[in-house]
Amino acid sequence: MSLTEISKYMSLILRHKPEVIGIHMDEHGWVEVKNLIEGISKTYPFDLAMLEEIVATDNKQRYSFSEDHLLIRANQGHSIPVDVELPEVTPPEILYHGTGEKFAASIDQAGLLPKSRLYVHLSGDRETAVNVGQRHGKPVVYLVKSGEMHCDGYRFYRSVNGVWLTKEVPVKYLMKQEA
Ligand code: HQG
Repeated sequence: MSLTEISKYMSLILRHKPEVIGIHMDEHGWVEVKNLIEGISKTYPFDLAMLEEIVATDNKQRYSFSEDHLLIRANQGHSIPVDVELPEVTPPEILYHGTGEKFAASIDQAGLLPKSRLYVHLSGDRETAVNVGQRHGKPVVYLVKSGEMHCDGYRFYRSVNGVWLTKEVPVKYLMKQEA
């Protein structure tokens, strides 16, 4: 059993469906470490050392412990309505969003929508956007005029792992590019 596989299961629990292991998540996305370990142990051999390793080595720093290490949560990516207390920040002039070519026609009509997640995910660099886009097939990259959006009153947040988040991006702030 690889840690990556367990990490994916953790992502499902901490971002989307805590109910699969029957645990309680508070309004800030925290669950008790003890309960998470017990719940995952029913499916995979799992202990605190493995959990610590997943959190420390995760390539996108997806998870955080509370200061006392009694609680854990996902840093971003939720579909359930939790408030992970992200600071509202001024974005750079331009941010990037990578997606699949198959979604481009719909995005050109409706703008970027959060779909199943709470926010649209944006990155500060183009390369990350290309990588995210490739998850959905042939990638397309949109430049987002985030500076202009911010001037117009749209709010931006940055998760602790550096992902930029906003509720939506209307068409007029988008510029499509070949990836
Ligand atoms: C698309 C990964 C049609 C949107 C990554 C995206 C990211 C539309 C897809 C994080 C649309 C949703 C999030 C519209 C948006 N019409 N399609 N109007 N508006 N879309 O997976 O941004 O590994 O929920 O372009 O690194 O791909 O999970 O979002 O293609 O940061 O930690 O709807 O997930 O991180 O797909 O990825 P997703 P995403 P993790």
